Amino acid sequence: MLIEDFGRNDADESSTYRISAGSVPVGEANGNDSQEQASSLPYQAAEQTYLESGALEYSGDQDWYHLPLSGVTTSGLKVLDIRFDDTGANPDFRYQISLTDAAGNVLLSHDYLGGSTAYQTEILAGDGDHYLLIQPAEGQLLTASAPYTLSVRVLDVDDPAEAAPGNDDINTAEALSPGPAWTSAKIAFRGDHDWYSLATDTAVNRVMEVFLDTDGQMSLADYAVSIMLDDQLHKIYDSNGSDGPTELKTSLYLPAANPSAPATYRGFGAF
Ligand SMILES: [Ca+2]
Ligand SMILES: [Ca+2]
Ligand SMILES: [Ca+2]
Ligand SMILES: [Ca+2]
Repeated sequence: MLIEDFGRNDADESSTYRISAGSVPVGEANGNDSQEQASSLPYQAAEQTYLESGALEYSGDQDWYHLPLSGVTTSGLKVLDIRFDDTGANPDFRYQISLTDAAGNVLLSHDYLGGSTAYQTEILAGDGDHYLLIQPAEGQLLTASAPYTLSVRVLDVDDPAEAAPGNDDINTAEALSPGPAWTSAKIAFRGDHDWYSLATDTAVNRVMEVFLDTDGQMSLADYAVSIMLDDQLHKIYDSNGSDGPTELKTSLYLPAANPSAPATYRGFGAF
C-alpha cells in the first residue's frame, strides 16, 4: 500500500490522515467471478423457481450463475421470468444484470438502481444452458456490500404464432381476413413483435377499422398497434396496459390506388 500526494506538487502543504485496513467475511471471494467458475442457481422445487441471494462485495466482484436450461423441456415457448431486487441496503448503487445463452448471445442487459422497486422481465430463452451475470454497472464504484436477490422461473408459454418462422418481422406477417372475426394471439415475451398483413381491394376508396382488445381481461403488457403502408401511417397504444383491460381502435381512410400501380402492401404490427 502506498500513500502519496496526488498531483499539484508545487503547492503541497503537510496534511495528516489516518488509514485502516482489515479483512471481513464475505459470502464468496472469487468464487464465481468468471463464466467458467459460474455457480449453479439453486432450484426450489416447491416454487419451480431458481432462487439465490448474493452480494457484490469487493472491487472486481462478478457473480456468474449457471442456468441448466438444456435439461428443461417445454411444449411451447421457453420463457424466463427473471426477477431482481436489492435489499435496500445500498440505495443508489447501480447493478447490471446480463443474460447470455450457450452461444454467448446477450439476451438481456439491464441496469438496476438500488432502492427502486423489484425488476421483473420475461425473456425468450435461446438454445442450451444460460448464464446470468450480476456486476456493478459501468462506472459504478463499490464502497460497501451491495446485496441482492435473484429468481428465475421457467415458463412454458403457448403462442402458436411464434412457431418457426414466427411472425416477428414484416416478411413473415400472418395474413388476416377482413371482417368481424377476431384473431387471438399473445405478446409472449419482452420484444415480441406480431406482424399481420391485410390485403385490401384498392379499386374504390375505403375506410379500414382496426380493433385490438384483451377481451375484458387485465392486460399484462403495454400494447401498441402500428398500421403501415410503405411507411408508418398511424400508431395507437396504451402506455399503461396494467391498469385494466386494453381496448384500442382506429379508423383509417384508404384512398383508391391508381389501377396501373403495383399491388400495395398493407400490414400492421403490435408489440
Ligand atoms: Ca459476490
Ligand atoms: Ca463473485
Ligand atoms: Ca406473439
Ligand atoms: Ca411474434
